[in-house]
Amino acid sequence: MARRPRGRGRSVNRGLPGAGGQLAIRSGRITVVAMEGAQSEPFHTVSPLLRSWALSQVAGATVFLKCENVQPSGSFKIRGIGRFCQEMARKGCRHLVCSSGGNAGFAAAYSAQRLGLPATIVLPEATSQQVVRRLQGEGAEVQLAGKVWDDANLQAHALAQRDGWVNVPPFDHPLIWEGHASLVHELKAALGAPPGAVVLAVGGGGLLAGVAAGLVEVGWQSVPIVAMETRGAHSFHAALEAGRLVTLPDITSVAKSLGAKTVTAQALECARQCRILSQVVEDAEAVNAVQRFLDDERMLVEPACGAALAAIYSGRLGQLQAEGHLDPSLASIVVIVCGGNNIDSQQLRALQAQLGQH
Ligand code: PLV
Repeated sequence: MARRPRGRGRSVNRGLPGAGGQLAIRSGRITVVAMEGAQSEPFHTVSPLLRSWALSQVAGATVFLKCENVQPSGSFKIRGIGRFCQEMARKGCRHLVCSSGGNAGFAAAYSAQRLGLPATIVLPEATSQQVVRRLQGEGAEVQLAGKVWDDANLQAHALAQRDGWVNVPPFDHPLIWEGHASLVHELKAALGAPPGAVVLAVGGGGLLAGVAAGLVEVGWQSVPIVAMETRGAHSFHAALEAGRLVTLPDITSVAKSLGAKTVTAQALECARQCRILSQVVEDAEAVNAVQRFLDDERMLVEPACGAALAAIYSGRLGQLQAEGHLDPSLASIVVIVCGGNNIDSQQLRALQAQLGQH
């Protein structure tokens, strides 16, 4: 099953966290070589938990950033998808197929490479060329299908009918939630005491489901989760309001990786187990948060992550406190910096121009 580097590469062990593998360095490019153990050690790293002076100033409370943007594959997605893919490889899967708004695809492509399996990533047609090229650079085959993630998902399900192929669900599977829950165990180990709130972005609801499961596992189920979405990708907020799953007619937000028209049923289940405060911000607020975070912390994240950061930058958290939904003197706030590959400086400028910000 191990994928060997093509040609004569000089191999050095760089101690990839949790990898149990080797890096083969050749022609300046780094290829992860699947090794014994690659199927049991998690593919994600223990991500840094950083105190942010700038965001703490804005929030009026200590803000910790759980930096999932530095995970291999660029987002938290590797936690759950890595877990899922390892399990499928154990069960004899021969080809991974994953529909994605981008980040799930990077996590699946990375996992496939670690497992020595081929991967096909199906993305909406409007996906940027940079993302397509980088996924191909990770060794994945890329297919473009439809306008939004839901369309690409149909195509992925069709491909997964092939013998030995397995569909990797970006957010709707218990193994995905189990993998994402590891994030909360890391918070518990780092903080000891529960934070006053956890802020995260919601797309299909996999991160929410994982964090909620993790909070229950560590006995922190009373910690409120502030669940952030952008208008036009607000399928969780709509479901909460209706008290049942709602399918949005279209995804109109620029935060395409939050763009699942319907959330997983588990997201509604979480609302019964944990305290969830759902908030919807405008695209302009999410993109503004991306710019401010870049200036404050010198990290560039995509608008999906900007939605979470906007909880602080656009004062939603303060509003929730003022309205009595959140404690007015929060011990600390953890923001999950979920990351994202769908951004570069040119794309940020284009988004700002589109939203009339510059
Ligand atoms: N993005 C998925 C689903 O897209 C994807 O394929 O990339 N923050 C970032 C940076 C994300 O990429 C995603 C999901 C989320 C937040 C939301 O996570 P979820 O789907 O588990 O709620 C359509």
